[in-house]
Amino acid sequence: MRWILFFVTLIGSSMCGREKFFGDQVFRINVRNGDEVSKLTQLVNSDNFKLNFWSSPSTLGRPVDVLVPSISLQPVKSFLKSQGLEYSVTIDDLQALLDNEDEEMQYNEGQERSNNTFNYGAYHTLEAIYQEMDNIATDFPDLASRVKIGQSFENRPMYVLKFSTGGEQRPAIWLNAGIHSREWISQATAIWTARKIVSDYGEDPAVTSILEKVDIFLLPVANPDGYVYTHTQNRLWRKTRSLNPGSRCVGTDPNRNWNASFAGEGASDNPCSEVYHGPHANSEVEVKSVVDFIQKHGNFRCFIDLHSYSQLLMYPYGYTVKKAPDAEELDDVARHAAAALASLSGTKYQVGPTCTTVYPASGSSIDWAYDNGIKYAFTFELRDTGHYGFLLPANQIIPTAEETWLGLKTIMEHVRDNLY
Ligand code: BHK
Ligand code: ZN
Repeated sequence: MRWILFFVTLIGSSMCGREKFFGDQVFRINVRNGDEVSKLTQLVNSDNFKLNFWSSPSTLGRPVDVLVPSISLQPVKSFLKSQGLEYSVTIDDLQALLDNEDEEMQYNEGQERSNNTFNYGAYHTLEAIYQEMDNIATDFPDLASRVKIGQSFENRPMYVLKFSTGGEQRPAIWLNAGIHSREWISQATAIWTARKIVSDYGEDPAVTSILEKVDIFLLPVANPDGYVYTHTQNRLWRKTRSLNPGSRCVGTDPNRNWNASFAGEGASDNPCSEVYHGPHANSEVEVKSVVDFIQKHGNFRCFIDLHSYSQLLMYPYGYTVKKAPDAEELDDVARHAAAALASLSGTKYQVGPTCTTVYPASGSSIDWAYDNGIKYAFTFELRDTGHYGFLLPANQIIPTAEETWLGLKTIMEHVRDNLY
């Protein structure tokens, strides 16, 4: 059976192949000072090596992970040596990880088809996630409903699950996931969380009491076109799939496209950049759909964005080093959430404002939320710290989702008790 699957996979992928990464590696480069940041920025901006940066260089001392194509291995090593930059190899066979992930997914799809289940410990296609959202709404009609909030650039529907126990419009929490398509643990954690909410309502007093006071809106796939693209064309795609007139490069970074110091520091005006901010704020229909929904609703108090990886829990601002007026309260809530998260199996999260924890970044979702009156604005960077990076094995989905849930619940309880 496994062998048949293997050959089907081979034939399938040779017909309409996803991009291959044979011999490619991921390097972790240490950054100790501003001088080393400038040297690395040279690398980011040089087209010759065809590098794909998994994080941006910054002076905060965080190492930078970069995907190095096999043909560039020697030249990049020489460059790093000549510049005195220290590095190590974190992933020495990227394609092996991709093959393994793909094989597991296909095997699981067969299993799910034959016993008509949804395995929360596996990665899924957009179609499967949307189907499971529909199943949850059908199974719990008094608690959950699937709402279409718009369509993506390529005309895919954007669905949220609304969890509500009351008729009148209550204060609400927005849970956002998958804005960066390659961060698969984010979408997987989100759909697990949806099932957790309906399972625990009426069982876990925390969930029950949260839902007596607030509604929860969960968007598991905020960038559906990108997500499909990571399944069919390139597993490491981050941006949207909108076309950029006058450029061969596709896509905008949907976490630089919000109307919060738009086009400021930590975003690029180059459509080929991974942090391209787009032609104007809300140019991405996926971002605009969320903004319109939240503004029309008018009563959101909390916005949480799930990303990966790095194990961080951050709050505004990303666009300035200035302290947010509520920084102390947000820091306190985040610390409690990180402690709750760690209590399950010891996973350590670093807590702080985006700008001084990772790097300056303008136009982000949580800065927009915060500047528009949604005080409890947080970003989780889920597992891991770089061993697998975006290619977190599926056997870590449930452990990640379970610990993250404790963090999310801590924040949601605080929102419940502080309805300003
Ligand atoms: C988080 C919140 C606000 C602004 C930036 C970030 C860091 C995030 C990003 O947008 O660059 C890092 C990332 O995608 C990896 O998940
Ligand atoms: Zn991200």
